Amino acid sequence: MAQEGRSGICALHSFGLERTRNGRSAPPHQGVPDRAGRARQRAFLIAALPEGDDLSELRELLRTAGVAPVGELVQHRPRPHPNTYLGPGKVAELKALLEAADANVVACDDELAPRQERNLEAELGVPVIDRTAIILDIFAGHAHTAEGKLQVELAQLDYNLARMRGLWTHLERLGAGRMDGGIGTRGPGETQIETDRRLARDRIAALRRRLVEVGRHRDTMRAERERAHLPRVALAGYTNAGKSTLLNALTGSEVGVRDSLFHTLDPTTRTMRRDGRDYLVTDTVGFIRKLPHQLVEAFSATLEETRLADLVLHVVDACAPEEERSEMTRAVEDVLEEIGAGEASRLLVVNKADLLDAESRREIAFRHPGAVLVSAVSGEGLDELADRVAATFERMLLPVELLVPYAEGGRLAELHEVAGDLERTETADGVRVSARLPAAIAERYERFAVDGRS
Ligand SMILES: Nc1nc2c(ncn2[C@@H]2O[C@H](COP(=O)(O)OP(=O)(O)OP(=O)(O)O)[C@@H](O)[C@H]2O)c(=O)[nH]1
Ligand SMILES: [Mg+2]
Repeated sequence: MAQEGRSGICALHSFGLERTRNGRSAPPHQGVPDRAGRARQRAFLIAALPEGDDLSELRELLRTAGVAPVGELVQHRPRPHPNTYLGPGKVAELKALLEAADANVVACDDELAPRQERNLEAELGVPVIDRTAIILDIFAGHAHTAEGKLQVELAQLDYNLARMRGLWTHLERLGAGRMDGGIGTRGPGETQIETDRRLARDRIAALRRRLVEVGRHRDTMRAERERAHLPRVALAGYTNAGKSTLLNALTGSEVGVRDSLFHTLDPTTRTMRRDGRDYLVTDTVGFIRKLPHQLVEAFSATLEETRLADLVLHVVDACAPEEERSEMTRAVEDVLEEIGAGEASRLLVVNKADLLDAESRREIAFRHPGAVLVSAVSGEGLDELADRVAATFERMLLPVELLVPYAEGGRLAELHEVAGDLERTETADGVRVSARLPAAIAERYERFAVDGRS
C-alpha cells in the first residue's frame, strides 16, 4: 500500500488540511525513491473512453509527479460508470491486474466524483487518485514564489473540500495517523468532518485575502510597465511546448527550462528589442487538456498577464502527432476563452522545427498556413517571428498629429519611446509631432491632437 506517506502523490490528500491545522507549508515535491529508500509508488492507470487507448499524457504526468506506471486498463464506454467509473466487471478485472502488477495506487485519467473515488477504493483496497489530484500535486511541487504557493494551496483545498469525507481514512491508511486538531479546532457536538470543512473554508477565505494582497503588488508592477507604454506579448500554449525556451531565445534571458510538465508556474516578463522598439514578452503557466477548474480559478491573477496582452503567441509543439496537436491547440484555445483572452490578437507559433523532416514541414505548412515555424533551440524562424510580432503591432498603429507644449517635455520623451517613426518640428507654441502610436496609447495624447486627429 501507499505507506510512502509524504513522497509522491498520495500525500496530496493531506496537504491542504495539514496546513490548515498547523500552518506548515507542504512538503517539498520529492522524486522517488525518497531519502529513506522506501519503494517508489507503482501506479496502475485506468481510463473510460469512448474510443482509443492513448494514456501517454497520464504516464507523462505521473512521471513528472515521480510515480512509476506499471500497467494500464482502458474500458471503452460512452461515459464513465456513475458509481465506480469503470463498469463492475472491469473493476473486478482491475483488482486481479493490480495484484499481478504489484501496483500500490490506481491513477485515473479523469477527475472522479468523490463517490466514484470512494467506491473504487473500497473495491480495490488501494488509494485511487485522479487526474486533477496528480496535476495539483505537480503544481504543488513546482510552486516557488509566495503567490504561486498560495494559488496552489487554494486550488488543493478547494479540491479537498469536496472530498473531506475520505480524508481521515486516507491519512490512517497512509500511516500518518490521526492528527491532533489542536485547541479550539473541535467544537462541542461538532463532528470531525464539520470541523474539517469549517477549517478548510476559513483557510480558503484567508488564502483569498492574501492573494488579493499579493495581487496588489502585481498590479503596481503592471502599472509601472503600462506607464512605459510598451506593447505586451504573452506566450501561451500547452505545457512543454517550449514557451520558456522561446522566451529565452527571443529576449536573451535565462528562464528555467525542463522536459517536464508544468515546469513554469510564475509569470516572467522580459524585453524583446526589434528595430529600435521594445516589446514586453511574458511567459507563464502552460495549459493541458482537462485543466482542473480549481487551478484556472486560483491562478486567475497569474493568468491576468495573458488576458491583458495585446498579442498572444500560441506556441504549439510541432512534434506532436497531428490529431494530438489539434486537441492540444483546442485545449489551449478553450482555456484562453475561459480566462477572457479569447478576443486578443493571436499568432500561432509552431515550435521545435529542428525535429521535423521535410515531409512533416510540408504537412505543418499546409495545416497551419498562417503560422510561423520556429525552433527556439536552433534559432530557425526567430527573425521571422520577431518581424511578424512587429508587423502585428505596426498594423495596430494609428497616425497622430500632435502639438506638445514645451512645458510638457516629459510627454515628448515618452513619445520617443513608444512611437514608431516620429517626426518633430519645433514651433513657437511647442513641438509639432507626426507619429504612429498604438491605439490605446494614442487616446492618452488626445488633448495634444491638432487638425481634429488624435
Ligand atoms: N528540439 C527542441 N526542443 C525544444 C525546443 N524548444 C523547447 N524544447 C525542449 O522542450 C522541453 C520543454 O521546454 P520548455 O521551454 O520548458 O517548455 P514550456 O512550454 O515552458 O513548458 P512548461 O513551463 O512546463 O509549460 C525542454 O526539454 C526544451 O529543451 C525546440 O525548438 N527544439
Ligand atoms: Mg515553461
